[in-house]
Amino acid sequence: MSAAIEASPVTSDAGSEPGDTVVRGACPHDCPDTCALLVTVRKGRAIRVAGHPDHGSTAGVLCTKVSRYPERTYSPDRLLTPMRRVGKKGEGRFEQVSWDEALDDIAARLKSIAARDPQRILPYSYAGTMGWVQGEGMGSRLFHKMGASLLDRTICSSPGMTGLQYTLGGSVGMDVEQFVNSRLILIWGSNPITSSVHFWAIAQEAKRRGAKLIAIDPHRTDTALKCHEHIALMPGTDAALALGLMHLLIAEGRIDQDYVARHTVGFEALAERASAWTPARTASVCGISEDQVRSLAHDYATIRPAAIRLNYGMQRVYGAANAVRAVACLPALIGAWRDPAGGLLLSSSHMVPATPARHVRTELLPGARPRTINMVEIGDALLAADPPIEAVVVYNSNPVAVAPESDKVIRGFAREDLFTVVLEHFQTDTADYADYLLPATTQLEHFDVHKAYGHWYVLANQPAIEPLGQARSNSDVFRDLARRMGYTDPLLQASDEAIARDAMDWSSPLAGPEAYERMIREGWIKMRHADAPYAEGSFPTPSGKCEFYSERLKREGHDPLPDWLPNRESRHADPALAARYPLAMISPPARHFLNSSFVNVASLQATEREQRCEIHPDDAAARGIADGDQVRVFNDRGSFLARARVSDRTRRDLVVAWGLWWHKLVPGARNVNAVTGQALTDLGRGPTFYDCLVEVEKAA
Ligand SMILES: Nc1nc2c(c(=O)[nH]1)N[C@H]1C(S)=C(S)[C@@H](COP(=O)(O)OP(=O)(O)OC[C@H]3O[C@@H](n4cnc5c(=O)[nH]c(N)nc54)[C@H](O)[C@@H]3O)O[C@H]1N2
Ligand SMILES: Nc1nc2c(c(=O)[nH]1)N[C@H]1C(S)=C(S)[C@@H](COP(=O)(O)OP(=O)(O)OC[C@H]3O[C@@H](n4cnc5c(=O)[nH]c(N)nc54)[C@H](O)[C@@H]3O)O[C@H]1N2
Ligand code: SF4
Ligand SMILES: [Mo]
Repeated sequence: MSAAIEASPVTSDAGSEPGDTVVRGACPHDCPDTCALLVTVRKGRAIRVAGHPDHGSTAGVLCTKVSRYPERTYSPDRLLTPMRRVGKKGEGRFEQVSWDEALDDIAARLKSIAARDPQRILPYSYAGTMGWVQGEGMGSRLFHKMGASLLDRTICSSPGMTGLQYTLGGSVGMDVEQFVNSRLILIWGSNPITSSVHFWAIAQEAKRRGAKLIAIDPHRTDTALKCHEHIALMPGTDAALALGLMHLLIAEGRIDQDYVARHTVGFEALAERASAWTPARTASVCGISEDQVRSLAHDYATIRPAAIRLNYGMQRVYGAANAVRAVACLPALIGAWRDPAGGLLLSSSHMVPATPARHVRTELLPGARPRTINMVEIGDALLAADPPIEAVVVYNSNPVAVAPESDKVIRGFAREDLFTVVLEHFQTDTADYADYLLPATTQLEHFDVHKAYGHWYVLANQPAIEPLGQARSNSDVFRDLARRMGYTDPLLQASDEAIARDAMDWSSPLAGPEAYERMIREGWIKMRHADAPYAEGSFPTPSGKCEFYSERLKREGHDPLPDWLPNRESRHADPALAARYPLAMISPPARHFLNSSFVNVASLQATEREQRCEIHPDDAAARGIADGDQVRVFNDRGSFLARARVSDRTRRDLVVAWGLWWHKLVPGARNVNAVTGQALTDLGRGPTFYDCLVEVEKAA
């Protein structure tokens, strides 16, 4: 924890009693909202976690999951001591060992592999916590120093980020708090009632003030139900819809000529590309009506300010980055960026002056750059990488449950010759395969600093309670491991505060004066961007303009214009496969889980009940499936069992199966990733979880 600066005291919180302390925190989870927390501590025990009432987007409210944080933290299943495997791989049988024994042995094993070929060591981590300190800070430094294989951390957002990068210049966009003044909000590839409740609260307020809300989503989600309109396109057809809208905007003279002339590149070429996308063709590819295309174009052209809340739902298919690029062209065409409440927001992570190379200290990397392993392809990598992966150190992630093509991932982790270390709160599916399982602290027990990807704040998290049992923070364990491996570089002993200070440019004018100190004292700071940052162009692209046409893409051998690329697994691209597996499956997040986190919290598990899949009544009838039947969802990669829900909220030819259960907690021991594949996206090397054809049958 930071020594010199102290968080200013919070005197009370609703529900606190005299003698309680209330501690400022930040939600660590992979969620755009990154809420400001107030943790009430009574006699050393956290009794309540609430949203900070004064924080702009949190506004005193938390989602159900994190409201249950004390239940998760004090769960009888928490890992509290280091453990060593005694059974076979995957059996999940362990004996207790001391930290000294565990870390000495891990250091010796890693050192001996590193002496032969450090690339045979692989760190595997993602966003269990998104903190600068407990996320990549010290872990990456240590693995860089070792010369371990680099991990391409692409499992979530990289295709969309890449699409934005080539179009707007980075993950930049509107201030989420401005959506309250939008008059038209397209909620595109997102179900915020599940995945971003604070944005939903803002959209609801906009609706009360008269805004029109339109959901663009293959599934009639809870969000879509509450919008004025819902466009249920087929998965992987968003670029077609965006091009169809451009076609009409251009044909009907709805373009903001002045904005386009001054702040964009390549309008003529884009117009040419869009000219092929007549309403008829658009409707046919998207599986919607021509009227829907026309009406959406009309609304987008005539209602101001018009804002698009894009999310990651559209970029888990082959044509992912192109789709995001196509949608990201729309606001510039109509000059929507002129208004603070107009434009687009996918991720705002580049609105913060982060300094990633300094944070993870790339200078520690050896002269010859180690190979890179894509985390999406961990199944193939564990089974077939050359040279083989001999050791994997997992933290902040549960790859056995979250990575695609589970059968391969499981076979990989089951290799008896693989040395596996897992830092965790719980004995997850991945933890079952560990040789050493190390107990990690939770957000209530350690210090951290967080930027967000859904708003413009940077927040501090103060530890509220002592670590439970023998739990230790990731940063602490990696510092210790560095010492035991004999590395003397001071960067590997940096304090938590030093890691956080390295993670961004705290002296940037965007952060304001005494930014770090203010953030610690007050709990958060907000980046000082103009209300409408792109009203006068100034995009962070090479040209400073919104790049419809990208010279960079052309130089790199790609299509310089956005296009619709059909799903690899679709009747367009692979009719033979579509004949055998006619149903497209998407596997979006469940409301009461966060990826595979919270799946073991009893109250949340009870709410989600069981692994479910939703199928259209016609598709169900054709297969003799009734509502409530246990069904098997399968393709050539594998299968899983789910409880069928027959409903026309799912469109024909589509199956929706919510993630992400732990394999070991469901009948058949396989979750949705049993059928998803390891193929990568057009750009950004991302996953194609929702580019997945399956068949469904009644389970025997
Ligand atoms: N409760 C909860 N919240 C979460 C998470 C969670 O697991 N649970 N996960 C967090 C994480 S890691 C992330 S990345 C974000 C994800 O945030 P979002 O990307 O907003 O995820 P969802 O809310 O599932 O919304 C995705 C929507 O996209 C739809 N969709 C699927 N395919 C397509 C398509 O091809 N086109 C279009 N237009 N729509 C499509 C799905 O039906 C779904 O409703 O949420 C975060 N928040
Ligand atoms: N089929 C399908 N698969 C998907 C998705 C999908 O939509 N469909 N979504 C994908 C997406 S968007 C994402 S982001 C990935 C998510 O994949 P992951 O980032 O692996 O997310 P989680 O499953 O939540 O696992 C995070 C783990 O980190 C642990 N953890 C949390 N905090 C700490 C800490 O401080 N220290 C340590 N050591 N551990 C900690 C938690 O206990 C948890 O087990 O899954 C992807 N997989
Ligand atoms: S998961 Fe999201 S909505 Fe829930 S508390 Fe964390 S940041 Fe807020
Ligand atoms: Mo994600």
